[in-house]
Amino acid sequence: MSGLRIVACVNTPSPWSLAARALFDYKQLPYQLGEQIIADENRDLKAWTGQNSAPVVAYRSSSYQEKIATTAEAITLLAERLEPRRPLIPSDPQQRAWMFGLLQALAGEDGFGWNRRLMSLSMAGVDKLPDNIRSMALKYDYSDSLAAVAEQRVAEILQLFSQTLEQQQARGSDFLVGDALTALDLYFAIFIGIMYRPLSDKYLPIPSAMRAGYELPSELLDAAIQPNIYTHRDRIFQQFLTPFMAY
Ligand SMILES: N[C@@H](CCC(=O)N[C@@H](CS)C(=O)NCC(=O)O)C(=O)O
Repeated sequence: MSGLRIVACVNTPSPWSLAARALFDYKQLPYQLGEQIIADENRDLKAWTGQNSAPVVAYRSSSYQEKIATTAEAITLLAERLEPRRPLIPSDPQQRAWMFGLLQALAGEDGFGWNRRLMSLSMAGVDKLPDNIRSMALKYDYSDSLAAVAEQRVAEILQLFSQTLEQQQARGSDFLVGDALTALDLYFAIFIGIMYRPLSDKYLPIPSAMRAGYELPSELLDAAIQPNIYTHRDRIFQQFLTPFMAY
């Protein structure tokens, strides 16, 4: 197929997939949706893209040029290129670099989502997991030693976001970077909304086993979080994301 296509996790509210879709929805760019089945081989996806995770954002502009984006950074850049009139990347070079750095800390390897996933897999006990979930854990670098430091890493990142919001508020901005909405605010609301003390089912229906893992409170994380984390999540959700997110 040509044009814009997004392969997203089905039957599971995956923050990576929902945030990628949110960018293109915000930009009002229509796309063809494809399915990734969580913890499945997803053979066709692997044959096509060389990996079997979601999201994959694909854009074919001609028979010899197809862009395949799988990371938050690449997906954000592609969205901006396809519809620059509703910008989600700051034009100021310093702000732009800061936004991509924070986006990496939130959604990239060894970031907030990555380490929350290691925490939830280790709580479930990796040896007791079904084979397909264990394979997924290994794909995302699971090891007992990395799981042991995951909570500390998540706490550091939450502190970074709390401090950033505090600084932004002090200079009169309601957004994480600069003075306008960026891709980072959308990613932030969705990642925080799902992966720690998740939003209620009214806003984001989350299967009960997954919800239970992310609802488990942590003293260390609660100590790292200021209320501005939740206030910002709710404001971005209400103003810029559909109140009810389907997946
Ligand atoms: N490719 C992304 C990571 C995306 C990711 O972590 N996807 C997960 C979201 S839960 C996924 O597809 N899991 C389902 C699976 O692996 O079957 C990146 O490099 O940042």
